[in-house]
Amino acid sequence: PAVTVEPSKPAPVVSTTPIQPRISLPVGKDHTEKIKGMRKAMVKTMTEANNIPTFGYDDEFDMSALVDLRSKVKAITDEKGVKFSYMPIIMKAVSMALTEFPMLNASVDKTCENITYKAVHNIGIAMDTQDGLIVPNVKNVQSLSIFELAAELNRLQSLGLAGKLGTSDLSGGTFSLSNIGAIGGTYARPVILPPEVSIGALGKIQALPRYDNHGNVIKKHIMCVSWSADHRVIEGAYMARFSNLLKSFLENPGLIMLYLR
Ligand code: CAO
Repeated sequence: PAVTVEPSKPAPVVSTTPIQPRISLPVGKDHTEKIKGMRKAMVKTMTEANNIPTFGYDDEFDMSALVDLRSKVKAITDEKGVKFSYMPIIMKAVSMALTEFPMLNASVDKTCENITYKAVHNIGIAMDTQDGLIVPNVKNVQSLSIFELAAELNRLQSLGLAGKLGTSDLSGGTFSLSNIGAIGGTYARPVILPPEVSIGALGKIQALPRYDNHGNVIKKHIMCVSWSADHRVIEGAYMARFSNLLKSFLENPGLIMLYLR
């Protein structure tokens, strides 16, 4: 794999302080300023994305087994200095599902005449930073362990918060995820990052009442997931089947173990 992670080396501690835009406005007076830097890049990408005929597909995933699993391994990863959120497990499961649904890990050219199925899974993670939205990607997710993914995500998050992400971390993404649930909310409408063809948004994991197989109401940890895909090349049914496979991995983490290479 292109990414090498040293598990025994503690990753830098990541601040979880909420990020607010750094603007101080004059009181009682309008203020106009140039849109520049990362926000200027966002203007270009998002305007381009708006020309793509996009469909949305949403579902809710029962994350109860994963909440339990994470609470069991977190002490081990904490000891190794790696902050372990749900993202590394979700990324690995997404990569395993992408292997079965390669059309979602693809790019199209500007005129949408050619589609390229990507050989690697470079999963972009939308990050909320002082400078605006940035989407660094973890390279070769298909060949990294879940622990290596956690360490790599810590590295990207630290660099992102410090405004120090380089071009190599920010380019070459093949599929994207936006964990808006780290801030709050349920469903979202994520916008595709061209030339990619699909993106997923993850809502906040919430403890909610749901029925079990015997009709009893029990407490479950529910995460709403919202997908957007380029409808010129992806059919809704294809996205729904991908989402179902991912759901089965996340709801039954034992399956991840079974199919992990
Ligand atoms: N539901 C419930 N809890 C969540 C969660 C979710 N969806 N996502 C994260 N958490 C929890 C984590 O498990 C962690 O809990 P502990 O403190 O108990 O360990 C805590 O919230 C902080 O997590 P984090 O945000 O530091 O780490 P992460 O790997 O889950 O997410 C990142 C990293 C970069 C995706 C996230 O910090 C972020 O910036 N999200 C915003 C993305 C965004 O702005 N999207 C919109 C793009 S379109 O404008």
